[in-house]
Amino acid sequence: MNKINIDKEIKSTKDLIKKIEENSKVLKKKQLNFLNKYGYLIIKKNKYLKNNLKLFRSEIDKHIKKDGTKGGWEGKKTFYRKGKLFEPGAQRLGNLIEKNIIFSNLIIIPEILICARNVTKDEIKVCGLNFREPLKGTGYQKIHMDWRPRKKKSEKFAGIVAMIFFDNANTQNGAPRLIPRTHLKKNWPEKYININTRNKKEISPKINAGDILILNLNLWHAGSTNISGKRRRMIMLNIKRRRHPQLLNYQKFLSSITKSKLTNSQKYLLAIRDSDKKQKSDSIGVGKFYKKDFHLNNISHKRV
Ligand SMILES: O=C(O)CCC(=O)C(=O)O
Repeated sequence: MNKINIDKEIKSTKDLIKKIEENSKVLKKKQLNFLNKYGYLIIKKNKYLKNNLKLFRSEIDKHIKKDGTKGGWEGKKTFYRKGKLFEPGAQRLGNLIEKNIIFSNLIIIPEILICARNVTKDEIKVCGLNFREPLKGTGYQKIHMDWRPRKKKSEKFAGIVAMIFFDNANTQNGAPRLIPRTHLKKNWPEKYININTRNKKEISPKINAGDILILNLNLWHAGSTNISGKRRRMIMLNIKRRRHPQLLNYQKFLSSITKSKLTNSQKYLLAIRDSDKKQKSDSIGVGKFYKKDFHLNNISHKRV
C-alpha cells in the first residue's frame, strides 16, 4: 500500500490507522523504535513516490516559475513586503494542495501517518505542506526545532515533520543536518549549544529521490548550504496532535472547489469538515513560542 485509497467516513485517527493497517503492518516495529530512540527515520521510496517523481518535479517547477520570489507567503501576508523573500537563500512554495490536487496525495502516505501516530500517541492532523529548496551557495539555517520544547518528559510529543525528497540529497547540495536523540531534551537548542555553527554530533544522512526523512518536531536540525547548486527539491509535511494549531488555516485557505475534490480521509486530516474546530489565525507555528520565550520581535529562529 502506498497511499490510502479508501474513502469511508473517518471518525478518529484510530479509525484511520486501523484502515491503513487492515491487511498488513506498514512499518516494522524496529523502524518505529528507531524513530522513538533517535528522533528521526529514513523511509525508502515507496511505489507511489517512485512512479510519480517526474510528475511532482514538473508540477513543482511549474509553480516555482509562477510564484518565484513570492513563493511561500500564504498565511503570512501581514509580514510580506514587496521583494522580501519568505526565506532568503531558499525557494519556497506554500499552500500546495490549492495549487494542484496531486499534492493532497502526499498527506495520505501510510508510512508517514503511522510515524505521526506513533510519535504523538494521539489524534493527528495535517498542519502544513510546504516546499523548500536551498539555492546555490546559500540555504544554511540555524539549528532549530519545529515546535516548542516539552516542559517535562511525561508530556506527549507534538508531532513530526516528514521531508519528502524529489532529488537525491547529500552534503554537496544541501542535505538537512540533524542531531540524533535531541528530541529528548527539555529546552530550546540555544540553551545547550551554539546554534549558528556546525555541531560535532550532527549528521547529514544521504537521501535518495523519493525517500522520506521523518523528524520528531522536537529534534534539533537545520538546512545546509547547497554548495554544488544541484537541484534539491523537498516538501515538508507537518503533522501534529489534533489539538494544536495549523501552519496554514486550511478551512480558510482551501477553496470550495479544492475541498470538493478531497477524499474523506484527506478532509479529516486537514480538519476542514463542518464538525472540525475553527482556527482564528491564518497561521500559527513555532515562531510564536520562540519569540515569546526569547522576548523577540520578528526574528526568525531559523535564519542565520
Ligand atoms: O530544507 C532543509 O533541509 C531543512 C529545512 C528546515 O529544517 C526548515 O525549514 O525548518
